[in-house]
Amino acid sequence: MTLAEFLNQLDELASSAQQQLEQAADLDALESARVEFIGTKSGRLKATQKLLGKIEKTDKPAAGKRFNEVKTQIQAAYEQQQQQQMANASGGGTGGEQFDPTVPGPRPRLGHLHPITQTIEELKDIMGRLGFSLADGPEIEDEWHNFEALNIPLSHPARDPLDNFYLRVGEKTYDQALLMRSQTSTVQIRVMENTRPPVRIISLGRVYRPDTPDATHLPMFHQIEGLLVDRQVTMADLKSVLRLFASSYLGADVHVRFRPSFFPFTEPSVEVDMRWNDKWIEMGGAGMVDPAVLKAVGYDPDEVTGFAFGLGIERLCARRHGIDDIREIYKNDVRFLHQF
Ligand code: FA5
Repeated sequence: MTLAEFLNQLDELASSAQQQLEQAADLDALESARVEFIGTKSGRLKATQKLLGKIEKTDKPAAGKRFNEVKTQIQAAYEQQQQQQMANASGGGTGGEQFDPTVPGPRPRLGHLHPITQTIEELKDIMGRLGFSLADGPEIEDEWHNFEALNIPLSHPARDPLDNFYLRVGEKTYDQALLMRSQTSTVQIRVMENTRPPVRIISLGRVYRPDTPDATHLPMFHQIEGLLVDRQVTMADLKSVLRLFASSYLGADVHVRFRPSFFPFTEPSVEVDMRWNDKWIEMGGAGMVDPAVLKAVGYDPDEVTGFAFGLGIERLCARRHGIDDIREIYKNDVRFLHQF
């Protein structure tokens, strides 16, 4: 083999090695190229090295020198490619992209409070301005607070198991049956048992009834309860507080109507309606606290009188926001919830 032929072959080897190493798309392709060109057993560089033996003795130094140059060049090209591929594989992104910490990230979408929570906050605010402070009571109640102390005797239909969620509480026996409270009026009793008059409180929370869901009923809903007990409290006070409350929450154009009604724990009692879209909707019940209730908690009905009211929060919220069906409030459809 002549020197010129040998050098030609080396040049060709150098350029095709360079090309294949550069085009290797990933570490696997690069490894194949390495084995093909610089593999110690059957690599093409090794095969070319064997041809050195066929070169004239006088040409050997020149051939050997060029061979070493090509070998170093291919080795360097391989190492450079290898470093680049490793950097890409370890999270540098594709195509040698660099991570840029200054690029703004995706903006998290801000949530907001559920419409009922918003309503509760606003109602607390309005009643707070009228001087009512907050009171609380448990959602699991005993019969004394849910019925007995509210002048609802054992024979009363309101205690029917079909109208309440009574609880079976394991093996343990209790003096009284327990149930999910069916009204927030239970809190009136709890507050009066522990406070001397005057009393001026509101309580907002969940109540439970086995009602069939429809546009104005749910088996779990919220009520706002109000109670004011002091000397010489009259029905006129009750009506003005409720009118003020309604116009503060629903606007000056709201119409409020009081219809004679009956509740065992108030006397006289009224049903409170508010008008919406030329339609009257029942918002709650109210009345003057029955003297029997005042007595049950140790107050003297000759000394103090009081009024109480209990309104449905879902219905208030629906009236305020033009919601036709209160079941929408709990469907958790974000397209609906987004509007509030
Ligand atoms: C009561 O619950 C009485 N405790 C109210 C009261 C308090 C009277 C203090 C006197 C003194 P009533 O059962 O009518 O009353 O319920 C009051 C309001 O709760 C209703 O007018 C309505 O707005 C709401 N409500 C009742 N049942 C449901 C239900 N299933 N789903 C949604 N809201 C309801």
